[in-house]
Amino acid sequence: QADAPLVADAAAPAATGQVPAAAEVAEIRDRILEKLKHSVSKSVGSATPHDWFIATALSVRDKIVESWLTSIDTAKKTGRKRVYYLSLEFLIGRLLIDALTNMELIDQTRAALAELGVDLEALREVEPDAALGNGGLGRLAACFMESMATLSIAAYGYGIRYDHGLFRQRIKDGRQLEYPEDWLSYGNPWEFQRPELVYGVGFSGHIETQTLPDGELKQVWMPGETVQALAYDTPIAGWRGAHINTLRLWAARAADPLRLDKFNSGDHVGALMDQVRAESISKVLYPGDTSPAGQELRLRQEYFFASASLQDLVRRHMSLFGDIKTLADKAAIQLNDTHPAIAVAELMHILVDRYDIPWNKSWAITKATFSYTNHTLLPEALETWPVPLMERLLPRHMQIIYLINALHLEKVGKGPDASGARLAALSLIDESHGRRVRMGHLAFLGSHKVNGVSALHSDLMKTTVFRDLESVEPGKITNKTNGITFRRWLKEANPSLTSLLTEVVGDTLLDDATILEKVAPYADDSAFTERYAAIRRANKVALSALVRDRIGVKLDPDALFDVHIKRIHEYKRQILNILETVAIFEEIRAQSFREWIPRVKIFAGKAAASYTTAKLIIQLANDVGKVVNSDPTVRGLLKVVFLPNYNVSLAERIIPAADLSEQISTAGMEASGTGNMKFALNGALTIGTLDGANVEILEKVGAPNIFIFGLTADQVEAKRTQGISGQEAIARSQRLSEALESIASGVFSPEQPDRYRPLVDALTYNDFFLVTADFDSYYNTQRDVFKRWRDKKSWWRSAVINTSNMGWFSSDRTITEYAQEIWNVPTTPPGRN
Ligand code: B1N
Repeated sequence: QADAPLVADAAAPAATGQVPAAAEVAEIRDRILEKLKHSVSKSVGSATPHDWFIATALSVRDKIVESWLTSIDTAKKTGRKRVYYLSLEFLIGRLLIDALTNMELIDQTRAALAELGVDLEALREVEPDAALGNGGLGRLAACFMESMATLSIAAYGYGIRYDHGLFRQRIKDGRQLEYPEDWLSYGNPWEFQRPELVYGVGFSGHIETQTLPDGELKQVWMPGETVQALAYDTPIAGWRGAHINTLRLWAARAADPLRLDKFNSGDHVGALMDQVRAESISKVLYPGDTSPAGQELRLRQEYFFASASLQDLVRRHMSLFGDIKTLADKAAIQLNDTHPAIAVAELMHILVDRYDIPWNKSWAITKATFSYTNHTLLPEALETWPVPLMERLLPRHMQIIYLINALHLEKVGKGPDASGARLAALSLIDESHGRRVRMGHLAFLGSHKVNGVSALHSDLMKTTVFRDLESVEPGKITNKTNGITFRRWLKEANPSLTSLLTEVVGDTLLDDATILEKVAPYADDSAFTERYAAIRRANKVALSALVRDRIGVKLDPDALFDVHIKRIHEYKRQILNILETVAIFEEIRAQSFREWIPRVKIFAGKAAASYTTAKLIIQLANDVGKVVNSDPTVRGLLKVVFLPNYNVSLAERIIPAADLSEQISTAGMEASGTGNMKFALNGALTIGTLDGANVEILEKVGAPNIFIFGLTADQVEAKRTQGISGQEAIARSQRLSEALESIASGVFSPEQPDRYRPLVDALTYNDFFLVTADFDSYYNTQRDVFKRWRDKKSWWRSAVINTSNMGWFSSDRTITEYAQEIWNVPTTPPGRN
């Protein structure tokens, strides 16, 4: 198909230019009609878009299920080692286009629906996002599930089936409002409930000491409360459908949902109390992102899903292999941050208490089975649990943790440098402000490998939070730089660009992302870059329509789309971006005669409901937009938009339309970032600090093709020791002081002039995130961006170079490294067979 038209279909969101065979289309059409009739119970005449969505989903689900059963069977027969990915978050997004793409049914299905007068793109919009995650950590788990299936690893994802995912964000008068999210209200066509799979998860109670016939003592935990975990399975199809894995999510139910005695005595509400208490465990996702959730309910969630998952995988292991002592040979359990870290104590409990395996042997099995990924070094995000809470909720686990700690400290306490301070730092118990269990330490000790998520982050782990533990077990910390699945973030989000790329590198691009390198020579081919630019423009036209629909602001698709989308957090420094926006706004007004680059600042992201400063930053972005967008002297040269309710689906629309990607966290604070990779893959140039995976993106694309600015992580550390007042930097920069002054004086909040006083005061006297220190560098680098944008040839050359060097950031590469260096399981690359 070398001479197929390329730009002609650039605006059609999902056209791949392939003409599907008529017979296959007819078969799919008939299957959809069959589902519509017998499973949805609707006629063609009365079917709503949602009915069509369900019918289409069920028809592709049938195909997936066929391969799914084969995948499960094969893994059983061959006795393969399984990988278990334990994560409190899976930020999946929509599944219809993903399932159709990976089953290679997209064009046929689009054509089949067209024959029925139904538009697949409309159905796509009907599906709610599965938003069982907050941000990067949860989305990474979703990308990893897809890549593990693509690489035919026999893997299970284990998590919680929250009734309500991440809250829906609305913006009212510029402020964030949180509304409950209700993804299951219309049913979920992708999941299978497994009523036969129910596990009891105990809480509280007491411990009895029994004496065994041989005189040994045995601890028996008698839980005071038992909650049931019900399994719901979702199939995850790998690329080309070669292998299908299971995402198993647990829902909580009371063991005894209705107390009939209470009901009959007239206490109708009290009769349901146990049920409400039990079910609250899987009711709602915690909306905190890199912030502590020090709630009893959070610990109950963590233990609930860790225990159910371990019971399930131990049952599977015993039924397949019959010997618990071979667990580590047949199971690799990855802990996605410390949220499931209690599983370390739970496995010890299972081995020692249930299987009567001696302590040392149990500990060896546990360590060989677990590995742990750290995703943040922010001190406030490191999980610790008060010992009294643990004692009350999980008395036997607390005992086990104390014993692990005693043996660990006994071992390390023998060295010559075993000072009190060192032992305090190594201990599983933090005694500095009341006794608390350090879950990071527990995960570290209970694992054979521990990894960070970018080169810089893994290095910092060794010198900061895990410095002492690393010295006890040198070499345990390794790096596994994050990645993203190209099926979703290239092919599904940007089908036109994918067609252009496969035209030059071949259609095995999604089997082996490294062949993207072959695109590099085309950076100097103007025929190619023009088509590349035309695709971007079509994506920008489409995004402009979305912006107009959602918030009523009209955008110029030829303006520079400068995009900052991610959770709102001070360390991510949205405020630095807003300050530059305000500075330019003032300059345009003062010097409107100059030749300004038309630019659109696009923001989106949610703030944790309890994070006051982050919510104020959202309001500021909205307030600035309101003033800037309606100022006549600006004449549309600058627009500022805040798109509400950022989620995976919105990211899929924004990223392919971005020219500039904002990755401007304070160096040393963003563990990796993964949005940065999605943007660069789709050809946006990055403006960023030397933080997280930005460092590796710079290495791959080369300095001329990325805009790096600001303090390095080392400089940040040095600077902070000298003090974090912003006064000096502000005094040095007239632009900065004027921008701050206009915000502080109420230019953007005339109805409440002191609204932003707290933000400005913090930057002035207490600038922990070093916004003021980096402002001039950021401002000047933005002017380099302007300069480059003027030279479109050079801009597109850099964009193509970015795309062509992103192959390494495929999550297939990341997962291959985990498989080889941590899990010790084989991988089979996808391919045409
Ligand atoms: O994990 C991502 C990284 O790319 C990001 O840089 C990192 O910030 C993110 C507590 C977290 N770290 N920690 C969290 C999420 C929820 C929660 O309750 C912490 N998220 C990250 C993937 O590696």
